[in-house]
Amino acid sequence: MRLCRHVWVMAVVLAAAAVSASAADERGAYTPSPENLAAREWFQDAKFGIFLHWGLYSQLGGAGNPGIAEWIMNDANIPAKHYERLARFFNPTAFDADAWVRTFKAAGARYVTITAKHHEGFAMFATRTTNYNIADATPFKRDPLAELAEACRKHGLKLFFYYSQLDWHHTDYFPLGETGHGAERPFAGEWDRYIDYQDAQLKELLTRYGPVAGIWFDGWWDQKDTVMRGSWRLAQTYQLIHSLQPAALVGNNHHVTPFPGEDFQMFERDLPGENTMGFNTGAVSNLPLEMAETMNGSWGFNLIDDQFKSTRTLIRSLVAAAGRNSNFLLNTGPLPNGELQAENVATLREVGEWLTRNGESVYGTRGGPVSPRPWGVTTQAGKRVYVHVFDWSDSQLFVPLRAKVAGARSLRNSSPVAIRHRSDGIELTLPEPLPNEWVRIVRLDLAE
Ligand code: H79
Repeated sequence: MRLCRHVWVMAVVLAAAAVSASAADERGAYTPSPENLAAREWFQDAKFGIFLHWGLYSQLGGAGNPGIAEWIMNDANIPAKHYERLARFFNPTAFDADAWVRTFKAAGARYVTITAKHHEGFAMFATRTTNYNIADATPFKRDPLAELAEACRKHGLKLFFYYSQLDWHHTDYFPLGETGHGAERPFAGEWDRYIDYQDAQLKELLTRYGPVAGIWFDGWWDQKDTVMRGSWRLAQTYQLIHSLQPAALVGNNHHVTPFPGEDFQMFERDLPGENTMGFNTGAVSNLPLEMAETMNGSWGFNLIDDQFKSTRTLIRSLVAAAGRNSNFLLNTGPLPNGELQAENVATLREVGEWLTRNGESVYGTRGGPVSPRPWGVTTQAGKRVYVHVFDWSDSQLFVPLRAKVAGARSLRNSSPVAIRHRSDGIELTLPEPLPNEWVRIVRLDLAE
């Protein structure tokens, strides 16, 4: 009996220790710094960023295949030793970082996220870790990330670096994951040496380009169901980033619920909580959110894909994201000569014109008090609630907002909007939609 009791007590003590250890791993291991928490607020206020996919793949433009661009090395099974040839003649002499950033700023973007290294493995910056980089392996010889960092600083935009953990070129990325099997690399390599290489590149990105707003990881999913699952040393890499720049926001496009050490959660081509892509199955977390979207069907430049989304569609996505408490990261794939694609520049100009007129309903807001509805969304900043109406054909719109509203005005011209309080919400008499009005916005001033 006594022995039994002794064993039972031991078991309880051991179980308690095990629980606290796992709690430390899953929840307690990462405490974001005050700088990081402030950066998260800035990020959520910023609401709109530009995503850039630019690399050796840009020169192939998908090689005649819609939907393929930065994946061409994998999809066309190009061996690494042949793919490397693309560097010999990559010479984007029309690249003008200042012109890019002026375009993004005029579009209303508050930050830029650019591919420092995509799955192809080619570094778009002057790294000392490998010659396979734009400054050493191409006739261009310049460091576009340094030039972009300088232009962003000058114009007041923040800069994120996209970094692919997956690498189709590096021989130490071994064992292979689910992709990159056509690269004909040797069946050898040391995984940990690859992670060291990745961390060395990240250290360069976080020490040589001024303040970095964050790192946007991708490619983790390549090892998701393989033998190397769990070998990414995520906690160590995230700790490295936060120790070098406490305010840098870490996000990982792994399509699963965020891990400790991550500061925001992104959604690829889906609104948070939706899953039209099939892989957006992770739960929406309490972290700041971001939806990444393409202008056509590709991330990198595609020569034949003219299926550009209309500005109306993109603005509605931006607003729908804001109504879900999420940022909107809109992608463009620069040309191999360094220019932005003219069709995308035209769209960005229209986005900027819309945000100039309607920005107060987006910037600095959070998801509003009424969750997304079939007719639209709400956003909120302090005592102001913005009702964004996409599709509603009647003059009366019921909004289930149980709050005392002191006044309501149409954002387009500040004219008053009639409002009737009901026990379960308010009823607005909407202004007639104007032709080409993409979103009807009513600003509510809350009484208290
Ligand atoms: O950089 C852009 C794309 O190149 C990259 N992410 C954006 C931001 C991207 N990579 N893959 N995808 C987008 C689509 C996802 C495919 C996946 Fe799978 C389906 C990942 C996991 C399941 C393909 C099939 C890769 C592994 C299995």
